[in-house]
Amino acid sequence: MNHSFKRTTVTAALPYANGPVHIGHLAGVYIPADIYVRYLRLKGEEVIFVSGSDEHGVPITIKARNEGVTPQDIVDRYHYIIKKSFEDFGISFDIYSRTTSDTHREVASDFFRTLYEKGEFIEKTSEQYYDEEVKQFLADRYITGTCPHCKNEKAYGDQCEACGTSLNPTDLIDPKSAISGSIPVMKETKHWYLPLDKHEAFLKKWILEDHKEWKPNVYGQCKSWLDMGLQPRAVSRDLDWGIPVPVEGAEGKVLYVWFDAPIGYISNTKELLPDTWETWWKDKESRIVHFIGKDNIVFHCIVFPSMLKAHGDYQLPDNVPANEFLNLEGDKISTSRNWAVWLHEYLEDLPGKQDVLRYVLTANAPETKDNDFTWKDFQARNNNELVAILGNFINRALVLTHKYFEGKVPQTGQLTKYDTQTINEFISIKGELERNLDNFHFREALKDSMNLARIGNKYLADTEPWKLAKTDMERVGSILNVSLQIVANLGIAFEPFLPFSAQKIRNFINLESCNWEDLGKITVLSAEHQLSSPELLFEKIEDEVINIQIQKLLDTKKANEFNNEKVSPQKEIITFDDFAKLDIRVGTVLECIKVPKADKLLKLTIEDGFGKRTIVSGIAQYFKPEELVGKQVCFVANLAPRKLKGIESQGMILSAENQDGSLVLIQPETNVVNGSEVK
Ligand code: B3M
Ligand code: ZN
Repeated sequence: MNHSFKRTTVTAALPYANGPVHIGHLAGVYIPADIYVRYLRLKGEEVIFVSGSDEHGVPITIKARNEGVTPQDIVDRYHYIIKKSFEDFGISFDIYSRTTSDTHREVASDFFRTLYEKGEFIEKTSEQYYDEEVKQFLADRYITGTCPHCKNEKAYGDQCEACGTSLNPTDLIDPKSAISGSIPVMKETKHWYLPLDKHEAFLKKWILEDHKEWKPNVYGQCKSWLDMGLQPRAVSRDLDWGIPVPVEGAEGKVLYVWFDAPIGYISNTKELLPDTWETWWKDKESRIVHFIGKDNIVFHCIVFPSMLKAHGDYQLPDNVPANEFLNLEGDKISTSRNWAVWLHEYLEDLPGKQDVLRYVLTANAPETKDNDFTWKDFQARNNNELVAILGNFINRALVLTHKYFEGKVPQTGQLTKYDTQTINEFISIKGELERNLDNFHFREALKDSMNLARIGNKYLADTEPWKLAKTDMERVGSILNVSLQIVANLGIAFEPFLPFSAQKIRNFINLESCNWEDLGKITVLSAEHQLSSPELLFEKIEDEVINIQIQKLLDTKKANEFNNEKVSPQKEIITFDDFAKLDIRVGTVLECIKVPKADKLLKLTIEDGFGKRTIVSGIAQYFKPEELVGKQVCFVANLAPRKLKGIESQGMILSAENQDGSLVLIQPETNVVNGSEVK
């Protein structure tokens, strides 16, 4: 678009607060967004940079349930970890807030209400699975059953992870509630739908005709969605975690997480700028740019714009520069398999090296296709590029100036043809660098900046000022003056990419200002300007350091394989008579308390068909006492009684042990009479 804008609202996807962030997040979204924002700021443009944690949605409730804590506990835990990682890596948000904030609840509720009152939703009643035991509708992820395609018995209501097919809950054979294990029933429920089909014609023109400049991966995905034809999408859910649907007759319903999350950009802007936030979203001269990963394209290019359009007051995004995915050592990054380089762990192992990671992730950014991060490449780029080119050039220029001119910028004398050629080469880079930054080609832009250092390095190597020191100090002065101007330029050019190192470079030369305008000038430092003493900018990374990281990943791989294969060996064969000696029964837990001063023990009172019996069991790490009350359990009834912490235990509760040592109870599939024998 050639339209000129006054200000830019830059957003970066709101990460789910159900785990820490890893290199894939940085490479895909946050580093590119940060480079872009820092560049605009350097140019003196008006810009805000907005993000925050996405704290709603079913996965957070599942994690909470698995851990026996509340969803709020989960998001509180991860919000601060994520926020700190971003700060540590210099991601320069103007605000990083969260979707559980009061402001967000208000803004998102208002947004929904406006669309509701304008008649922009359709209401539909449909049948969905309902768990009668816990009196809850079941989100797709909360229903498990057998995949109709590959017969995997652990498929989810939205997808079978064994064969990758996406499913509807009704496709599952023998569906079960993942909450209670009971068989869900179909029950009618009403939801609000955003009729995307109604906006299809508009979207086709707006994207396919008016935004041909979008990145090919983004444009292509939009085109294929639009070609398939759009359907109404439900924007509410039956769930007890989220923003309540703010209209009458919506008890027990919350906004679908993908409805409220993008509104989070707006709420967080409001939190940042309570008086002027609207300008950044509604003014025609405000330009909105969303940085996201490729799995979020449809929500940012089709669903959210339809919401904004339906609302009527808002600007639509001008660009959505989504990236592809980063893999790790040839494998997809996976949180559940712990196949990731976690940002907080990286900084523990490689303290102070945030710029090295920023550099490698930008040089290798998955801008046009999925890319691979390897530790060997990380090491090579550090040693051969950051140390050998950038660091080396700056260090040589500074050391020589200290050696021959007491750390003061020397005068330039007559410039030679070679000097002028170098200077011209170096001046010409700025235009190319800007073009790449303006078009979100950050890998290329980083190469341009690195070329500035390459030019400097070559210039020093070719002119060899150290050889001239005895004969021609004036010439040495000229060479160092040109070199120091290049150093100053590097302190500006690298600011968007490597903010920590760029600041160090500017400190080395006592350069207080950092303006994009100065880039490409060879008069940034005046003669006689005093430099500080130089330090090393980057240090070589040795094999040992890299091998530790590689070993860490190999260990993860081994642990994963082990987990997949580890089954304890079968015990020795017994006779039927041996088996028949065991008296296993079913009983109901009446009471359950922790045994004082024993971390692992629970004291259970069981109704066993004859009366009450006490069993002390070492399962406290895996079950909360209140969770067990009312449940039927299987227990060995004829085990010789024994005393544990002074309490006589009359039997043993049966449970199955996961490979990680965690326990699940063995229970009858449906309730049976207490005292029933297990045979
Ligand atoms: N939380 C999905 C994700 O982290 C989602 C992004 C929301 S952006 C409004 O990939
Ligand atoms: Zn399957």
